[in-house]
Parts: sequence; C-alpha cells; structure tokens
Amino acid sequence: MKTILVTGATAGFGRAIALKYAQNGHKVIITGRRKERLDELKQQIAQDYGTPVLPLCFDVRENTEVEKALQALPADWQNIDILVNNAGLAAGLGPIQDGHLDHWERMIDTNIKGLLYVSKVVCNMMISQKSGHIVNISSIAGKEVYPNGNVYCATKHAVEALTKGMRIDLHAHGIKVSSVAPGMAETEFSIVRYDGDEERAKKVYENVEPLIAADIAESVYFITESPKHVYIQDIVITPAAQANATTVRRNQ
Ligand code: NDP
Ligand code: 8X3
Repeated sequence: MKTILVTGATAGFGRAIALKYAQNGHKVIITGRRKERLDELKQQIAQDYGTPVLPLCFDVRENTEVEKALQALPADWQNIDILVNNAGLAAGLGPIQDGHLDHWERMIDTNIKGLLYVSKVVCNMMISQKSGHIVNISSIAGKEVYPNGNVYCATKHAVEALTKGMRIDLHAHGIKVSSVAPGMAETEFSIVRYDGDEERAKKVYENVEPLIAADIAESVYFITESPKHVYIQDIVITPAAQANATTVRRNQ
C-alpha cells in the first residue's frame, strides 16, 4: 500500500486521481480549499473502497498553510510515495494588453508558486526516504502558446521547466519526476476560467468529445505504477479530435 498526496482533489483531475489510487488499495491524502468537498470525497472513498483517506484543507498559495499542514502529518502518513501536483487554474482568456492583474497573480501564485511550496516540503521527505515519484500536471499550454493564453501558457511552461529541473536535482536521491500535459478536458476548469459562466464554459466542448478526468487519472496511475526500472517522464494526452492547442475537429 502506497501513500499518495494529490493537490486539488476537490474537483476534476485531482478527484479522479484520488479515486483511482484508493480503488487500487492505496492511502490518499486529499487537499484543496473546499472543506465540504474534501469531506464528501473522504466519505465516498470510505464507502466504496474502505482505504484510508486524510483530508487536508489549505490554499497552495499560502506557504505558511502548506508547511503547517504537511509538517503536522500523523506519523503513519509521513512516508509519501507519490505527490501529484495538480492544483491549478486558468483565469480569463484574452489579449495581454487587456489582462487583469488579479488573474495573472492567481495563476502565477497557484500554478507556479503553489507547486513549488508543496514540492519543497514533500521532496525533502522523499529525500529522507531515498525514493518517491512526483507527477506535475502541466498542460498542452506548457508545450505551446495559443492566442489569448499568454499568462496561463507561461505558468504551464514554467511547470515544464520546473519538472525538468526537479528531475535533474532529485535524480541522485532516487526520486522520479514526471509530467502529464493534457489537452481539452471537461472539468470545472473552463467554469473557473470564465469566472462561473457555465454557458460560455460549455461552448468550449461543443461538438467535441473532450477528455474526462478519469482519462488523466489513468495516465498518472500508469506512470507511477510502471516497473521500477521504467521511467515515463512525459505524457501529452489530447482528445482524438485535438491535434494541437488550436487544431480541433468539431462534429457538425
Ligand atoms: P478543476 O477546476 O476541476 O479543479 C481544480 C482543482 O485545483 C480543484 O480541486 C481546486 O480546489 C484546486 N485548486 C485551485 N486553486 C487552488 C488553491 N489556491 N489551493 C488549493 N487548491 C486549489 O480543474 P482541472 O481538474 O481541470 O485542473 C487540474 C489541473 O489540470 C490544473 O493544474 C489545470 O491547469 C490542469 N489542466 C486542465 C486541463 C483541462 O482542460 N481541464 C487541461 C490541461 C491541464 P479548491 O477550489 O477546492 O481549492
Ligand atoms: C488546459 C487546456 O487548452 O485550455 O490547460 O490550455 S487549454
């Protein structure tokens, strides 16, 4: 039985990833800001799989909250085998000259700084154990830049660079670092991006069969459960209808 820490487990990919590991008999630490969602997921896992779950409610942008939560882990939760840095968001979609500072700061603070804060604590735990696997959830926006994606794309390019840097620095300590870069996936992502406008969010996936959260959970699980001598470093996963960030075939 492994211990997995998933950030952003209250929705979308993170929730599906937590369920996937729990279903396979692993212990999961689930995090996010929405406590009621964490409690609901804990209850569902207990009911469906009976595997241990530890909910931790914190904002990844607040380093003091991150440190407080992770440094106070109960003894039987301290050996984290797998960290999935998933918490993240896009806020807005528009030209750089019209950008909102608040959007930029939320994305930079969550997608880059939040990932760093969590990784710093957990990678030091993994170094003591001389093993571990970190999976960073990047995006096709980390591989390409698309019109109006400017700052979100920049944060995901940073995730790509950090993944490569962490992979090198943690290599001597027996820690693997991988990245999963999804394309269009229907979660709460677009609702958050468009500030709660569900109609506009729905249009993103109109006449396309998008990825679903479970598809991403499968990829993460495949990466971490592959044999010890195998190192899957990077996966790009899009719907069949998507060739790259801007080339999408829509059914008429
Ligand atoms: P969702 O909006 O469905 O889920 C996002 C999760 O991140 C929630 O659990 C949310 O929890 C958490 N989160 C956001 N901000 C914070 C914060 N400040 N502190 C703690 N947790 C936070 O989106 P997805 O599941 O789609 O997105 C997950 C990741 O995948 C993100 O990094 C996103 O950029 C990336 N991605 C998404 C794609 C897509 O098309 N859906 C494609 C490629 C990458 P809470 O609000 O409770 O704090
Ligand atoms: C989310 C996918 O294409 O909106 O990272 O950037 S996209």
